[in-house]
Amino acid sequence: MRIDIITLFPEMCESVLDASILGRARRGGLLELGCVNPRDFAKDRHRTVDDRPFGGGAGMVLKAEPLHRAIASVRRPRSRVVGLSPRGARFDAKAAGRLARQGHLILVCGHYEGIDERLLRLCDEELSVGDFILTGGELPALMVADAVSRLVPGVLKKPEATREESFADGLLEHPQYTRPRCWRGRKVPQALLSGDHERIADWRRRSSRLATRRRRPDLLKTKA
Ligand code: 4GS
Repeated sequence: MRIDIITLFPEMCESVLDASILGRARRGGLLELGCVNPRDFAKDRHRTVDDRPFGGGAGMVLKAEPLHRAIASVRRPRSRVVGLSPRGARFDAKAAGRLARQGHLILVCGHYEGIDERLLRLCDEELSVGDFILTGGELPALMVADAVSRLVPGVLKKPEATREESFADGLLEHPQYTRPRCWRGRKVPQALLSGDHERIADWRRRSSRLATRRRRPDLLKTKA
């Protein structure tokens, strides 16, 4: 799998892509992760990538042409181009699974006030990571790259983890404990110490359902 991030701040993305699990997968050749700076594709003397919005208003808008050229420089016949913006469909576990089946993702980051709408319309889809406004699309793109990468076979040392975690089955995850058995007077639930795999699995399923009902009842409602 290959993921290219179109960003005015490649150094911000590179540091994240080089660390921890993604860094290991990248160095091991399991994932190809790259950054492309649209500024390198601006043709004027000042390498302009943004301009004032038509109709007036605060802030600057990213111009379509440098972004388009940057995308074209890495685009392949089967690439999926994803724009990040608060107006997109909500990115969730299901979307991550769907994107993980693609061979090549191109993630387009906005910055400043936003991206020229004509460029966004050329994307295959537009995704949002939540109902809040960030200063740039880099953190959303990195969230997508991270959530998708860990679903790529071989990236996680223990792939079972992707099945048991929150949302894989539409429920929140059960609580986790590690040593010591008693910390500040608080004990680890007895079932987890029993060594009885049946009992442990049962405790986890029940905790998972209980936590979901209490914290995220919206996840239990069947969606249309
Ligand atoms: C998001 C978001 C976002 C919007 C980028 C204003 C800079 C900013 N992108 N999910 N311009 N939430 N983007 O806040 O994806």
